[in-house]
Amino acid sequence: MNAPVDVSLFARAAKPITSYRRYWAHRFGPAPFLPMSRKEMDALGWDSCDIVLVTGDAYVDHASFGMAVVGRVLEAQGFRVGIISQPDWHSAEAFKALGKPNLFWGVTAGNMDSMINRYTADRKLRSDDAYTPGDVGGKRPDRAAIVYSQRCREAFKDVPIILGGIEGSLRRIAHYDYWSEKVRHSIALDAKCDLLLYGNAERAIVEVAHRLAAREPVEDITDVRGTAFVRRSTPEGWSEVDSTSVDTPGRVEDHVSPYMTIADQAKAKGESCAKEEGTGALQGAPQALQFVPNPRVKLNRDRTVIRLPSYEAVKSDPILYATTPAACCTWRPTRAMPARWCRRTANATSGSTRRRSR
Ligand code: B12
Repeated sequence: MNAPVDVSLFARAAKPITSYRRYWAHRFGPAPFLPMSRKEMDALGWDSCDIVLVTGDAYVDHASFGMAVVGRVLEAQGFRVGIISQPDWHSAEAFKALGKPNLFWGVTAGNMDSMINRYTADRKLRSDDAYTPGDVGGKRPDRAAIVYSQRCREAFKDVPIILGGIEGSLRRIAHYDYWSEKVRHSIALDAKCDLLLYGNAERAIVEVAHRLAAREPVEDITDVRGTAFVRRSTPEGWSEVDSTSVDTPGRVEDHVSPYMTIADQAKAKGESCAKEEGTGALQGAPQALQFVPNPRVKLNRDRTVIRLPSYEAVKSDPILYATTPAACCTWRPTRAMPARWCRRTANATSGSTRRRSR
């Protein structure tokens, strides 16, 4: 059984992005534009690309385009980066345009989730696409991150696939999918990527690129913050905590009609709205929750995983679904980060636990 592991809570000091020794290919110097064809590679004197980024957006060499940011950051580390933008996804041919990447594929659906990009909230086709020349729609497939990853695998089977961007990031654990009205499991399982880098990925991708360049197998890269990947079981030497022992669902509130005033809501519950009665406080108002670490739980934070409920369990139980992410938020004085999961033997690593104070 495979289970993605989220390692966002590893207590690892981040290495400054400028402290790496540049890759040997830095001698080619920066490209005026990252190449998108063999001809452009030839003009730069490149025989191959170290990294090929595949994106569902047009390549615009500007900081508002994720693939351009990631590409230029990698180039600054000395790597030769090519871009395949909005390829024809019906076969693997377009994915071979720049040859086999020496190190890895970087795959992204683009700046937006491909389903949001293509459909309105009414599930009608959008008339435009802000990330395509001429605003034309239909230049990327639905669920582009999955489709592109599959085509990359078909094009060059043994090249690691590193998935990133918003589509991968927000779908990295079991998630509700509005378009199919279903809970889907992690995109890491569908895309079969080797690593999923979520959020702003500059720091993580630089580390991953240098480690792959140093010939470290991708399956050994399991300790980079901000990554998710599939594991068969909890590694030896790690302990496991059941997420329901960390955070149990509290009282489930009734759905409140957005058309009701606060006074109406209070009345419906047999309570009164004190503000309207002049005392300034809402009678029976819920108390703010305070989160504190559980003093009874002594864990080795660096070697503890939280086992989340299975995909099947959250799929069939909306309350469990709604509360599961909360079980994986760490409580630390300075930050609260979700570290979540996906599937049957799902493990999400977390260095700490939290409890509601009662
Ligand atoms: C600017 C912007 C727009 C502009 C775009 C103009 C343009 N052509 O640039 C305009 C106003 C047109 C726009 C429109 C819309 N937008 Co808009 N927009 C944004 C905004 C504010 C910034 C996007 C951006 O420039 N990001 C900068 C890039 C560099 O960031 P990034 O893509 O996230 O990349 C980072 C990571 O994802 C990762 N990464 C990226 N690529 C890769 C690749 C690899 C291999 C790896 C490892 C990592 C990686 O690293 C990158 C660097 O840190 C975002 C919110 C946000 N703060 O991101 C919303 C956002 C993208 N928009 C959104 C939406 C919903 C829309 C609209 C649908 C709104 C509407 N109802 O009409 C429309 C789209 C209409 C259409 N037909 O396309 C949503 C998308 C939600 C989603 N889940 O996809 C966002 C996220 C806002 C939100 N929080 O809801 N938008």
